[in-house]
Amino acid sequence: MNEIINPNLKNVFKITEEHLEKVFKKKPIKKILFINPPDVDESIFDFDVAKRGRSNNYPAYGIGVLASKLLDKGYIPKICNLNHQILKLVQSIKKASDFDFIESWQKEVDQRIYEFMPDIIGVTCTFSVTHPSFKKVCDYIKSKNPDLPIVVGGVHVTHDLEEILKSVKSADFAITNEAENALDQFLDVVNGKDSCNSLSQLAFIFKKNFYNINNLSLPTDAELDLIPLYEEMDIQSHSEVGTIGSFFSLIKPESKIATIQSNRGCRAACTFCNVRTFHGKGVRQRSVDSVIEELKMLKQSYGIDHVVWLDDDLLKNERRAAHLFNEMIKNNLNMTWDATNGVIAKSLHNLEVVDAAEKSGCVGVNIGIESGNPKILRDIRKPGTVDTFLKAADVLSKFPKINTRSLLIIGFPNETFRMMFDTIKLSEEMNLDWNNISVLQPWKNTPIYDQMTEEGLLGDQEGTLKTEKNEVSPYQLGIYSRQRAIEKGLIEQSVFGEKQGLLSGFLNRIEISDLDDVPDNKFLDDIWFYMNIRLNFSRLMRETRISKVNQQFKFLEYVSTKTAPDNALIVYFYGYLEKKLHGSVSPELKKRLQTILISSEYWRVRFEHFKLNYSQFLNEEFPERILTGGIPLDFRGQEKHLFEFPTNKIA
Ligand code: B12
Ligand code: SF4
Repeated sequence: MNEIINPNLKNVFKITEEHLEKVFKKKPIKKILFINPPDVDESIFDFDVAKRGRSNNYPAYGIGVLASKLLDKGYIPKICNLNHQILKLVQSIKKASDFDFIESWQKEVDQRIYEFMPDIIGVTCTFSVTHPSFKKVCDYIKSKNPDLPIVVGGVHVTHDLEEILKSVKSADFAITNEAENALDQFLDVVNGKDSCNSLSQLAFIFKKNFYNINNLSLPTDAELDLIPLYEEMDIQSHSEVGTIGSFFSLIKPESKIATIQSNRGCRAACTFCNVRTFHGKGVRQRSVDSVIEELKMLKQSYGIDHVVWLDDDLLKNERRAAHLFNEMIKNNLNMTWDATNGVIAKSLHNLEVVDAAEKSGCVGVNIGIESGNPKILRDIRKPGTVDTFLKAADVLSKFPKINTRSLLIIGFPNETFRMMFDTIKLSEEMNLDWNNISVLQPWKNTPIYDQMTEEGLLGDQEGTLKTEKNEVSPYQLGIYSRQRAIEKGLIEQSVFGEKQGLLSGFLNRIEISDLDDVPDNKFLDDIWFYMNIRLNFSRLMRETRISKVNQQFKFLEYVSTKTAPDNALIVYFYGYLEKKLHGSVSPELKKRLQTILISSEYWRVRFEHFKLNYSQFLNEEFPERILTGGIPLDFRGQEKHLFEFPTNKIA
């Protein structure tokens, strides 16, 4: 394959012209239909989760702004969000057996094309996990409409460009990165208003060769002052049929939720993250006035009560952030908001910013921490140190109305047990309200992916971690979580309960010398489980601040009904908080836990290991602390030596 990266080569433009002519046949473009495929395909889609309203349903913001830009330029854009349409449809259907996932989205596509008769289709793909669904949508459209040109774009497309164009043959062109300018230029060229040398960010396959005009034409600060084409987005009904953001349990259940973006890019360049490679260096900012105008529109025209920021670095410019939040207060928007995507800890040291955030309606922030080990933090180029994180936690502890959560990752290259214990230690010292722990997922076009490829740390299947037996672990699928997949026997990743299993011996068998070993990747899911129970559930037993107990209760209430009603740990601890706050555990919950434990060996093994007892639960008795191997899970503040060297003292 040739990769032509010099856009000044005459040859590329000649070939581009030839390909344009072949695809568009000189037909002018006026009407463009943007399509957002379902987040996942039929093999992963879970009807019951969708029915409970717990599938992610983010508005298609990226194609929303592209549509807005094209409307300004005189085109007629329309948006078809298949993920949203599927979730809406599920609400009107009683049971999974009455629902045909594939037929549903195909019908929607057919109808939209039939009614609108577009001149071109633009399909977006944000996540690599969406690839199979994205490919099916593109291929289906082409099979039914062979003469309809398809252009694709989005984060996933940008990061695996050549492979995607090779595998999704129905895509005629790809436009990479942020496409406000590049798509506009492309359509101008197709319509004969401009010549090929004005093109940027364009790739395609022609006669089996890959061509990539890869000069960037990213929108400037001023060009970001664009409000998505909301009238095409059915924005008011997204949160009625799905979930947006992580803090939904803390706002009124009937609240209407939307998303909004004020910045593009991030000051940092963490090695596992796609943001720097996608947005380029630094952060570009919309004007505060334009953001406020959008918020007012969301409130006044669509009744939105809560927004989730899409920014990767919301607080980059602290003065601007404080100004933005103060403007929200001044304009009396009466909205709440959260930063699900995570903010950079250092900016939380600024009391003025956090104070304005809380007063302007902030109910929750995630903080990107990833690790508590200084070497790992340096290796992954995280913008923060253990001290920065501790200070941020200290500031946030003065604002208890804000629910605070960390984002942690385990399984970095060469990360030892001891390094993971550093993460446990830091989290326990920070004492945030919850810790979202993930197993590392190496994404293409990130420095960590290249490093791990070089070091032979990846499995055979795309983007997976290698294990002793070369088994592979599939992508993490957000709400369709790994734990759930393991529990349901869909992936055999966990070794919990095996004789040599890690958790069954986590505290008893690991010698000090082992602490400097790098665990085999097959243990990561069990370490994840251990950390989750230790850092989140066990911690609930120490929480004494009533406002925080209330937040946790609402969170577990939501999770135990919507997200994971069949997760025994969540049901158990929801019962624990129910007893603590309301004096008793509801009979329905007791029944539910019993049913789960009878039917699931996965949960029985774990309950036994952590000495969580169903008969005691029935009698509404709870231990003071969770034990493992006879040792309290949490040594915080008392037995630091045990905490740091868990096995030394235990034999
Ligand atoms: C908000 C967000 C989410 C939301 C959902 C967003 C959604 N469904 O739209 C939530 C929180 C649910 C989420 C979840 C996940 N996310 Co996320 N998320 C983001 C985030 C922060 C912003 C995306 C966004 O809305 N941007 C704003 C709009 C304006 O930009 P845009 O959509 O990219 O659109 C522009 C261009 O892409 C292009 N474009 C877009 N569409 C099209 C179409 C055409 C035809 C053309 C020409 C151009 C074009 O033009 C647009 C305008 O400039 C990105 C980071 C980032 N900066 O991209 C990560 C990101 C996309 N997420 C990422 C990941 C890894 C995940 C998870 C897998 C995490 C996990 N372990 O669970 C899950 C997967 C969810 C799932 N499907 O199961 C990675 C993706 C890596 C990858 N290769 O897949 C990113 C890049 C972050 C990172 N750390 O690297 N995420
Ligand atoms: S701070 Fe967050 S968004 Fe920025 S590079 Fe690191 S992980 Fe990505």
